[in-house]
Amino acid sequence: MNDILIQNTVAFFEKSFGSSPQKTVLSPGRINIIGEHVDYNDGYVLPAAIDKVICFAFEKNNTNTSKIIAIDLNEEFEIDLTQEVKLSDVVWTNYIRGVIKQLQDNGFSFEGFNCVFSSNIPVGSGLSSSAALECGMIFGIKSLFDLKIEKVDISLLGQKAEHWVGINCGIMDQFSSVHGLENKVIKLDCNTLDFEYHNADFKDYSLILLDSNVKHSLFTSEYNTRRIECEEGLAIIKSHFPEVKSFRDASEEQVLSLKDKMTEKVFSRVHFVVKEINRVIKACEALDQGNIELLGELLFETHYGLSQEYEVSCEELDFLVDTAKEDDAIIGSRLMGGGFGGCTINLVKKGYENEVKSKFSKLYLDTFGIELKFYDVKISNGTTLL
Ligand code: GAF
Repeated sequence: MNDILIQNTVAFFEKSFGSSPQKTVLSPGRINIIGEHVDYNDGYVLPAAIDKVICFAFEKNNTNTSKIIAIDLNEEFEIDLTQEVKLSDVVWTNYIRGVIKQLQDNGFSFEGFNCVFSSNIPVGSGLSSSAALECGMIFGIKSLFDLKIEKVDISLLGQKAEHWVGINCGIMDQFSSVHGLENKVIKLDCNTLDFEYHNADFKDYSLILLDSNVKHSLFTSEYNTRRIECEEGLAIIKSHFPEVKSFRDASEEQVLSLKDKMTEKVFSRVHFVVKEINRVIKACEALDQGNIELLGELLFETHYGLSQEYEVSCEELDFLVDTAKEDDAIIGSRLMGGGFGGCTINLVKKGYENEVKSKFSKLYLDTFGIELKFYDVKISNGTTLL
């Protein structure tokens, strides 16, 4: 599926710079089976890299300036590596500026390079195109200049670049883009960064993403607010239960006992977080045991928690999940990623995929006047040097 993307990226590079690339990198987007908004709350998540990627072609140019071309946007920019890196009004360039800044601030030394990139990861769909951009860029610069950077540090530098751009994200997206493995989901402990691979065998069910094709502008501000609300809630829990070091140590009973010590909002956020961390553990066991029906139920529970307690859903996503709940061919559905738009992830009985797609397309168009998109997901390797 990515052969054409790779050919086009390399051909564009050759046409632009008159030489063949020295390094070509594929950097994937991700899905998350379960464990939403818990990465920055020291919980567990269950993501996987997918076969939608950004392809990058690189060469050294023996100057102090890097030139980067985004084929799909038909835009390019240059950056003088001897000058202090600053945010630009052209948002996409900031992810790359952020990466360069993080590498420099962390003592990695490199010179100018030329880079061309092109992507088939839908932007704004919750598939983490920004993490793929950050991690692919770091991987390419590391390979080109032979920098000694471990995989986990690629993820951490990518995360810091994203913070610099303005979203105070957790580690899940960058980690899964780098560490993905074909047909495996990653159970990641976001506190220690220990991780295990588990077979992504959904038995009689296919994973299908329904893309709501909306992205509400609340995303960044609300995302950062959720982090602050959770920090406030955790501080209250800790002050009453000193043995609790992070959310994973807190029980639902402890949280319930503090209901009148928190604002209603903060209570709802932390109640969701503690339950979601437990759901990931249960979901991973269900997957290992081939109990996909239980996994599906947990997905629905997560969605209603994200919608009602964490308040990161929107009417389009709620509509898709409510409709899925009524459909006998779908055993689990929830919003995926940060929320306020993007995709739902669905477990659909094999053989019913097309029926589901045409039913949902029509209903969604009739209700919102928006075209629904679908992605069949193939779980794939993380960032790769070709
Ligand atoms: C976004 C963030 F980037 C992730 O770190 C994670 O918090 C996710 O939202 C919600 O689970 O993708």
